Amino acid sequence: MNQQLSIIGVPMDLGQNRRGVDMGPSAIRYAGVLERLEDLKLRIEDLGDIDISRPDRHNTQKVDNLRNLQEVAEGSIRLAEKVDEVVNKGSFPLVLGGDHSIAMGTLAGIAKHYENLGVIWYDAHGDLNTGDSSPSGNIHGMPLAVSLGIGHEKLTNILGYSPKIRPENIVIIGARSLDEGERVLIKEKGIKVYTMHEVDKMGMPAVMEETIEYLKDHTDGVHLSLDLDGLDPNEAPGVGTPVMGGLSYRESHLAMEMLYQSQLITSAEFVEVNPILDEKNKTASMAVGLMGSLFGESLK
Ligand code: 4U7
Ligand code: MN
Ligand code: MN
Ligand code: MN
Repeated sequence: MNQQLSIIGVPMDLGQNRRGVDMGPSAIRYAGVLERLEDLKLRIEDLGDIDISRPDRHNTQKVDNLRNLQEVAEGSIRLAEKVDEVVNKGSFPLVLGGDHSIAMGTLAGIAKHYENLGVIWYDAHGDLNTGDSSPSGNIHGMPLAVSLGIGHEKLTNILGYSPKIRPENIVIIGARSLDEGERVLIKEKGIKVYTMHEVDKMGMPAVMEETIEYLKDHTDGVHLSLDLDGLDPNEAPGVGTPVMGGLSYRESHLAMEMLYQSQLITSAEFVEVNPILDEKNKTASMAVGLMGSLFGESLK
């Protein structure tokens, strides 16, 4: 793994409608992310937070069933430009959310540097909705579809190109809440998904072995997009859209260690930490613990 690491915070909460997830980056910093990674002898810089414009909360705009479309698009463009800069100088981008809509920006900044970027989507959800299929109109349920080039042009065309990724380069892990339109898209595009059913049956070691083997063959870089709601809400309660029956901290920890050993990951983001819904900053601490494992903590 690359030794220079750049942390980018994204205080975005406009991709959904619960307050507090914009404080995710602060909560993760407070949980000690810098200290933890510095101990691993990585060269780290904290680039601070991306500017997110704050519209009047009581006056949020829905265009084509897309809540806060303009503000979310603008924030994603700013993030994409920053991520692009970081990759250009050869540093590993580590993005702290914020709601998951920011993945559109992260991927826009990264994918232009790869022919065949792989993506691991660690999440209870598929995030494969469009304005037409979404039951909520929340853009944090859409970033994977957008990155495939499916959705509103203002979102799919961030940094002026589309699509960012190919369906055969995606692996979703931990899914247990997929909407009808998302299921159709998964089938149609042949996206690889390990639902909780598969994780329970195969065990996390086999899931990760297969995932690594699958992506190693046909990608030239792999982005990890980790939504903390992929974990079980009993362990990680500080998330806006919890779903019962999730991945344990131990399973996730092992998954991160196996990714470290594979040396496959070239960028990462940890999203959806909401300190207002959390208990004693537990979820942010869990995110930091997982980052430690991803960068080789307990294996050194
Ligand atoms: B997250 C949902 F309907 N699918 O689109 C939607 F269940 O980034 C939830 O994974 C999306 O947290 C969750 O609103 C988005 C819903
Ligand atoms: Mn989710
Ligand atoms: Mn998500
Ligand atoms: Mn969520």
